[in-house]
Amino acid sequence: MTEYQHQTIEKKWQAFWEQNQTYRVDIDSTKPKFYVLDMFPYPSGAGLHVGHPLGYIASDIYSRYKKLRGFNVLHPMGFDSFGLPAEQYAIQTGQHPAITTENNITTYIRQLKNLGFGYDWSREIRTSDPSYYRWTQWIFRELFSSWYNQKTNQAESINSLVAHFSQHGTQHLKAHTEGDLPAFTAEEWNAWNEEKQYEMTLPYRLTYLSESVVNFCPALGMVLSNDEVKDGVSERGGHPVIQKKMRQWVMRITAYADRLIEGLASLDWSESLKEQQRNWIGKSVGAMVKFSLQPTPLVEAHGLTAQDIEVFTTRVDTIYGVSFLVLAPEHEWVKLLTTQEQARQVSAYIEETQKRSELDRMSDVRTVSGAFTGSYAVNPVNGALVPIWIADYVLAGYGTGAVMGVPSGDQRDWNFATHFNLPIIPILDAQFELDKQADPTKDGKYINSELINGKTYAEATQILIDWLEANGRGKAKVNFRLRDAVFARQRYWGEPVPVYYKNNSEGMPLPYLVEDADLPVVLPSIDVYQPTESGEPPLGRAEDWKYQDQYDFELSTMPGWAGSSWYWFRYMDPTNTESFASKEAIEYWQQVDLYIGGTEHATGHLLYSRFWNKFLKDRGYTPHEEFALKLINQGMIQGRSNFVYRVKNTEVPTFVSFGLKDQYETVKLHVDVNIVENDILDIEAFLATRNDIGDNPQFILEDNQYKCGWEVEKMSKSKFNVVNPDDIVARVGADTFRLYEMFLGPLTESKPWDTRGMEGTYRFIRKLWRLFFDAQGQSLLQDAEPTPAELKSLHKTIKKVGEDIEQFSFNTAVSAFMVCVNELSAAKCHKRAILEPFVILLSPYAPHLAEELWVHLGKIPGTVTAQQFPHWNPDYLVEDSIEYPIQINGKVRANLVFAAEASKEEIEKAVLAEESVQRWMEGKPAKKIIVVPKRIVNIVI
Ligand code: ANZ
Repeated sequence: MTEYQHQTIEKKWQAFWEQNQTYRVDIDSTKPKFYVLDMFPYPSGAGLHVGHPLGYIASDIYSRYKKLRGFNVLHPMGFDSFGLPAEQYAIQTGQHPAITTENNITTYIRQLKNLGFGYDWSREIRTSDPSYYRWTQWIFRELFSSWYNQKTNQAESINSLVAHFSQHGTQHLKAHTEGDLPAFTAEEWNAWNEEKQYEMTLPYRLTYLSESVVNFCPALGMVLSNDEVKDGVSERGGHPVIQKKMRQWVMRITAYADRLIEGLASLDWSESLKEQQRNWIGKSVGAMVKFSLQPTPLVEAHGLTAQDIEVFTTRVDTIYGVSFLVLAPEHEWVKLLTTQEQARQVSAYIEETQKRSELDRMSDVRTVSGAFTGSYAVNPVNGALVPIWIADYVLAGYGTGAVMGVPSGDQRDWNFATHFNLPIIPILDAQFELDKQADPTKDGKYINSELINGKTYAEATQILIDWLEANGRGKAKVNFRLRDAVFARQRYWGEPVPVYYKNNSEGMPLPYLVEDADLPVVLPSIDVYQPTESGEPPLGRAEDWKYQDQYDFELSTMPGWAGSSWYWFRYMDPTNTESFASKEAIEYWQQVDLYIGGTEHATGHLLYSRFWNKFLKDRGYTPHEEFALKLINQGMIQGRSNFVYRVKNTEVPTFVSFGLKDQYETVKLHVDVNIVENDILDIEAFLATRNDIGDNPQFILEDNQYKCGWEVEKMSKSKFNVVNPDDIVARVGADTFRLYEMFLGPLTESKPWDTRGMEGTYRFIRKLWRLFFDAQGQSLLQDAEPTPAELKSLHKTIKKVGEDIEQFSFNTAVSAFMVCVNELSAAKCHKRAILEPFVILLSPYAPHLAEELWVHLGKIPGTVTAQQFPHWNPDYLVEDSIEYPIQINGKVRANLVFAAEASKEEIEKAVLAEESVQRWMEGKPAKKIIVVPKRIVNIVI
C-alpha cells in the first residue's frame, strides 16, 4: 500500500477477528482474570451517535491493555432491549416491538463492530430474549421465596420464617416489613390451614403486593414516574395526572438500606456518586410518637377511639412545641376525621393537591396550603389538644404520612402556623435562643416541662424517647427516604411476572409463583398494544393466556430496571440453561473490576443492581456483597451546533455570513452540522436539503464563503448537531475516530464534539505509516541497532502510556504517541527494534492499524492482541543534557543547556562567561552564585 488506506485495513481485520474468534474468552485458571463492563445500551431507533462510544472506547482500550498485561479479560456487550420507545412505536404503527428491537440491535452491532471493539460477541445477551428473562423471572421467584431477617441481617428462605411461626408465632421475630403486621401465636399458626398460612407469609416476602400512591394518567391509562410528570400533567401529551392508590408488586429494597450505605465505603466510585446514593437512601435517626385522638362522637362513630396517629420526627426534643398535627392528604384517616363543617374545604383541598406530583410537593416550600379536618389529637407528653390539619407538604409515602407541627422548630411548620394563625409555642429558654443565634452550634436548654427543663438537646432527646417507650407512646426509629421499589408497569414490552392468581376460600385472588419448570413465562402476542377497554394492562388482551389452562396470569410486566439488575452475571455464562450462571463461572469471574457508564444511572440502575447482588449473596449465589469494584462515569460529548443568519424583513430570503451579521437584523437558525465543514457552509447542500427557507435565497458572503456561527449544546436531533460515527469511520477510519475521541479531553469531563480536530489524529496515523512504508509502498523497515535517542523516545512513551492508561488518563497517552512519532520521524527511524514495541503500545487505541503493521513487521507470530505490553528500561531515560533557568536577583533572565554530568564549577564558569548573562549583570560583580544541580542557577549581584 502506498498510502494508509483505512477502509481496506479495517474491513480486513474485522473479518479476521470474527473468523478467528480473536476476542473469545474462556475460563483459564492459569491466568488472573479481569472483568471490564460497559453499561449496555437500549437499542434505540436512531442508532449510535458519536457521544455513545466514548465510554466504550475507553473500556476497550483498558481491556486490550489488561490483556497485553497477561490478564484473561472478560469484556462483553449486550442489549437492554425491553423499553418504552419500541412500545410507543408499536402503538403508532402496529409493528411488534420484537421486530423493531431486532432491527435496531442489528444496526447497533454493525456500528459497534465498525468501531473495532474487542467484545466477545459469543457472550452477547438481550434482556428481551426468553432465554435471558427466564432468569430474571427466576430471580423474582427467589425474592418472592425469601424474607429479611433483621437478626441475622440477611435475606433467608421463607422456610425459616415458616419454621419460626410454627414454633413461636410472631414472638421474637425481627423481620423487615412495611409497618406492623398482625401478631399471632404458634398455636394460632398451627391451627390455620395451608392456604391461610401462605396468605400470612405474603407481606413478609422480599417482593410483595402493596397498595401505593402512584402518578396515574387516566388519558394514557398508565402510571408515570415522577420525572415523567411536569406541573401536574404528563410530560408526553400534557394530560392531567392524579395521585392514585394502586395494588402493585413492590421490591423490598428498604431492607437493604443500611447495607447499601455501608457498602459504599468499600467501592472505588466517585465521591459525588456515592453522595447521591446516600442522599437518595436518606437515612434519618428519630422517633415514632403516638398522638391519641380526642374522643369526639365522630371519632367514636368511626371506631377510632382507641387508635393513635403516629408521627415520625427527627426532633422529638421539640414535642412541647407542638401546636398542630398535619396528615398527608392521602392519609387513610382523613375522611374519618373530617367533621361535617370542614368536609367541603377538605375535599376541595384534596382535589387540588391530586394535581401536584410528589416532586412538586417536595420542591415547593413557599406556597402554604392546607385544610383543617375539625378533629383534635392529644399530645402524649402534656395532654395538650392540638388540631389535626391536612397539607400536601407532608408526603404520604414517607415516615407515617403524618407530622407533628412545631412552628418554633421548623421553618415549614412556622410558615404554616403564621399563615393559618396557629399558636407558636416557644420551646427553648429565651436567653438560650439569643445565645444560639450568636452561636448556632451551641446546645439547647429547654423550658416548659419538668421532664426536660434545663436539659441539653442530646439529654432531652434521650429522656423523651425513654419516657415514650416506657409509656407505650413511641419508640426510637431510624427512617429512610428510600422506599420499596415498585416492580410493575402496566405496559406490554417487558418481562412477564411469573405469577398467577388463584382464589382463596373467600373468593379473594391470591398470588402464586409459576413453577420453575414452567419458566420462562413467554410474553404472549397481542394485536393492540394499549390498555384494554376495562383499564387493564395490554396483556389483558392476550387470548387463551392462562396458567395451567385455568388461572389468570399477572398482567403487569416488570419495570425497565429488572433485566439490568443482574446482567453482569449472565455474561459470565450466557448460555447456561441450568442456572443464571454456573458456580464455576462466578467463582472465576467474581465481580466486575471496572464498570464504565453514564452518571444518569447514579440512583436507579446502580442502586437496584447493588440491591439484587446483595440479595443473591445472602442466598448463597455469589460470594460478594458488591458487584462492581470500580466505576467510572464518562463525561458527555456535547454537540457543536452551527447556525446561519437570516436577515429579517426581506422580500427575497437572505442569509448573511457570520462575520457580517452585526450589520443586519437577523434571526439565527440551526443548520445541519453535516453540511458544514470548518464552519463553512456547503451552500449547495443547504439548498438541496432545506425546503423551509423559501425560493432563490440570497447569500451575503465574506471572502466568497458563507461562514456559520457555532455554539456548544446538547447533542440532539432537534439541534441538527448529531454526528453519526458511521460517517466519520467511512471518512477517516475507526482508528482515527478512536484516537480522536480519546484525545478530546479527560474521560470523565464533558466536552464538545468538534470534527475539525480530527485532521490532526488522521495526520498522525499517516505519519506513523510513513515510518514503515515509502511513497511507493516499499517497506522501509531496518534491522539496525537503535540509537540512544531513539531508545529514549520509545521508552519514555512506554512509561507514559502505561502509567496514563492505569490512571484512565486516555487523552494524555494520545499526545505521548504523537510526540514519539514526531521524534522518530525527525530521526528517520525505521528500525524494527523501536517500531515493534511501539505497535504493541498503540494497539489498544488503534487496533486495526496495529494488526496491519504487526503483520508487516512479520517477525513474531500471533496477532498483536496476543503480545506482551513492553517494559520500559530506566537506563534509557537518563537525561543527557539539562536546561537550567538562570536567575539574576530572583528573576529568570536566561536558559542555558549543560551536559547532565557537568560539575557545579563548570556550570558556574560557563554561566558567567555567557554574554547575555553578563548584559543582565550590567558589569556588576556577582556577590553570590548558587548552582542547584539539575535544577537552577541563582546569581545575586
Ligand atoms: C417535628 C420537627 C420539629 C421536625 C423540628 C423537624 C424539625 P428527615 O430528616 O427528612 O427524615 N416529616 C416527617 N414525616 C414527613 C412526611 N411524611 N412528609 C414531610 N415531612 C415529614 O425529616 C424528618 C422530619 O420531617 C420530621 O421531624 C418531620 O418534622 C418531617 F424542629 O418533626 B419533624
